[in-house]
Amino acid sequence: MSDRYAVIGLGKSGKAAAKALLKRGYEVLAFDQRSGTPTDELGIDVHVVPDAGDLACAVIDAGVDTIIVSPGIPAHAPIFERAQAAGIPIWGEVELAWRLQEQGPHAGRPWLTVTGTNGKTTTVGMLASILRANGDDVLEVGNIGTPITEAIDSDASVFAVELSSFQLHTSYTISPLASLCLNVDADHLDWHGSEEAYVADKARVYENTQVACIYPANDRVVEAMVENADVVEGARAIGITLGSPSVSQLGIVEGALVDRAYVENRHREAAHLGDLSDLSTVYGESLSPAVVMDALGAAALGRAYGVRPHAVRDGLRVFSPAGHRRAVVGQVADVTWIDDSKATNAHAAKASLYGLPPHSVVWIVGGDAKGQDFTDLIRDVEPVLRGAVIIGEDRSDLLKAFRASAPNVPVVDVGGHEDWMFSVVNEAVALSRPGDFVVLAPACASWDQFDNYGQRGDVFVNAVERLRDQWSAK
Ligand code: UMA
Repeated sequence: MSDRYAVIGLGKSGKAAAKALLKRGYEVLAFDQRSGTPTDELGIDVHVVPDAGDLACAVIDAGVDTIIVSPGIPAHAPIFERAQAAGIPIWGEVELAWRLQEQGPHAGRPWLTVTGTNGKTTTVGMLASILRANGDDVLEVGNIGTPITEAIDSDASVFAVELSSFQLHTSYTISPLASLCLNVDADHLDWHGSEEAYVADKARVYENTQVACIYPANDRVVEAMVENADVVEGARAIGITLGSPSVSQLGIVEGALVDRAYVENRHREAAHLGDLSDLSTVYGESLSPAVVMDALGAAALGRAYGVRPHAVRDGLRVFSPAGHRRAVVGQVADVTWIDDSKATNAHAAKASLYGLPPHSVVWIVGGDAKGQDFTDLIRDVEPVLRGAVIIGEDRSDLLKAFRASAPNVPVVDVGGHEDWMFSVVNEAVALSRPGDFVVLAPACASWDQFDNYGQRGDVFVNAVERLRDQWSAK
């Protein structure tokens, strides 16, 4: 490895990368387009260069051997072209983490990697839970929140790694034990430049895989990624399916999670890994297909690593999802309340509603639409809807889309007056019937009314709790 590094972007990833390099005695020059990043703990100055072109020049002129970019630096940033022209390698923080691991005492520690447009964090959480149930010392790292360079010196025996398309864009030599792309739907197009570029970056998750490339068996786009990947000789393609599994697949048979991939005589035998009911403590009885696919993906990664069949069941039983990801808030006013504030795009909202019984859902939808057109989404989810409550500062496009795609679904819209979320939950009760579901799955970012989706979910949960108090006082 080289001696002199530039680290661009001093957020979580950049700081962790710089720290890991400094600890190993390398020289680090830090660059950021914004000032104000506290780096006292690092003991180095940050060169603040607001303009991306000027920053690229400054980095090249500094005469470094290697450039480390944070995931937030978009693919079209001038530094990529300039570095290539100057012949300087440019790696992401994840690529650096892999290289540092492989040249240190933890070389060979397996990485189980997960990407996809939706469901990554849930799958990585389920995987970690399964590995823990198996008695393994696992760390959840990557896009989930802990930069991998921060974790490489830990003695964990295996990493459950969430990888974003941003991180995959600058990853080249990572060789996961097993890898999974859960799904691909257009997202982050401003960062990648085009849908093709986004899909190509997601596909990188399968490169150099050692044992198993896991893919959704009904998804031709992801299957093609596996077929085109350059993998280690002997690595297998393992499908996951909501149906009965064929040979080399994991799937569902009469409510059981079944493995026909990692059993000795897979043409004749299957292993029972657990049951869908193992997920019902946190997700309720009406599981969304997306959650089941996440569980199958996590099970397949765990089995590729060698976990015992029952570790899957034990892990899923104790798994608890990160906040605001299709979490069942409770039963209030005779309906089940679900907080999926994390569903910030159409694909995620659709996944959230699918699997619920016909005409049983009051859907809370809206926010910052990020330019999305909801006509198709509303047409697709219409069969499950009892009604909808539209939120957000600008509700007119959604109202139009409902009129066009689902004219028979009753819709109310609630503006941003004081205490408006409490009005939203009351409107939802008015639209519902006993036994229904009220689902906050906005299909939109929250930035028009909140700091982030977490805050939006908290306000929703709080309104449901107030509703509970009101109902229990009756
Ligand atoms: N910066 C620049 N120029 C730019 C962009 C950023 O100088 O063009 C600087 C900023 O001024 C700031 C720093 O870079 O000082 C921020 O770096 P960053 O945006 O790469 O963010 P990190 O703090 O390093 O966090 C990143 C991931 N963020 C992004 O990918 C945007 C985190 O994922 C991840 O948890 C963390 O690394 C650890 O691996 C967050 C995310 O939103 C949760 N991810 C996206 C998603 O899930 O959809 C991909």
